[in-house]
Amino acid sequence: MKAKARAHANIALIKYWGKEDEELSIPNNSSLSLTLEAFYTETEVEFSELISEDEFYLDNRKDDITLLKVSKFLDLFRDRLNIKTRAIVKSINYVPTAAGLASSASAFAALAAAANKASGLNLNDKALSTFARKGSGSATRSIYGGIVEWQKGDSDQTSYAIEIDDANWDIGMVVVLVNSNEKKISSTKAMKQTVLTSPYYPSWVKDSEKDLIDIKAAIKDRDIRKIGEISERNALKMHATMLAAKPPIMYFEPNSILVIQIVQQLREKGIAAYFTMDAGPNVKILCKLSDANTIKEDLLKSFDKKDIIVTKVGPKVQII
Ligand code: 2P0
Repeated sequence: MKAKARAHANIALIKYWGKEDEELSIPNNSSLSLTLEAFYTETEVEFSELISEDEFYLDNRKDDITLLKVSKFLDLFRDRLNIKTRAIVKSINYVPTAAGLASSASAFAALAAAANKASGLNLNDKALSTFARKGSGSATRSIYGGIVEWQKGDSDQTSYAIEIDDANWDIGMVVVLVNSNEKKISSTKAMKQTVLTSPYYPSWVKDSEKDLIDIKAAIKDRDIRKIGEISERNALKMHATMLAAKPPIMYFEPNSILVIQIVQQLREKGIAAYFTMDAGPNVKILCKLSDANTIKEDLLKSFDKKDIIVTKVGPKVQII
């Protein structure tokens, strides 16, 4: 009744932005991501007849606020097995201190895998990815390593992720930590606001489906420039829809723009470097892994060493 799992964070190259079904976390568009080796969560779940309430510890501290979400998530397993057993959940986030990248993706993927094993439900990866989805949308993709596609589907069972490439070639990311403060507005809320008020939202959905087709062709060819161009523009389109929401949502900070300018200069020098940004000011640079240290050297002129993290592609969720 006890198991521990490790799941890695992922960064979307084609973004998920907006839900078609809030309750089931079914998105309006399919998305595609790279699983990262450097950032992960380890979570242990122990079901026990000896306790009457769930308990949750994050980074060795009791966390009664997050507990509510964790309990609701464990109910998915309890309901399926028709049991009432409570659990002790201990989770450690392996992200650089105050990285501002503490990811619900790796968190819910690790929780899903540990609960799956500990409860004895033993779902396969595809079903596990539908469970993770109900914790947090992006967690759907963190069940797998390499390059992962979350196929939007149109029901609980058909909205899941699959690995489309093991990415065991020259590809990686440089993550630049611009600001480690709490998000100004959560992605869940920001998505809703965008869907409801942005006049550009329908174009976002339409365009991202086309971007997905194009990037999959570029991935087949291992064409890093094409992959980068498509993903960079897809991120900008997502942020453009947010900027047009009412009230507007803006995650850019001055140093985010500075990283973007450095990336553009690197490209002028012939290096294949492309930026992407999510619901926060940190910037992730897609590149050849073999170019990552050159890119880091350049960033060191403007940023602190501890704020620049080079990472290769990460593996699928594992029981440890
Ligand atoms: C993504 N993001 O594809 C997009 C791009 C942020 C920007 O998924 O509401 O924490 O729990 O489903 O997954 C972050 O949102 O949101 C996210 P919920 P989630 O990675």
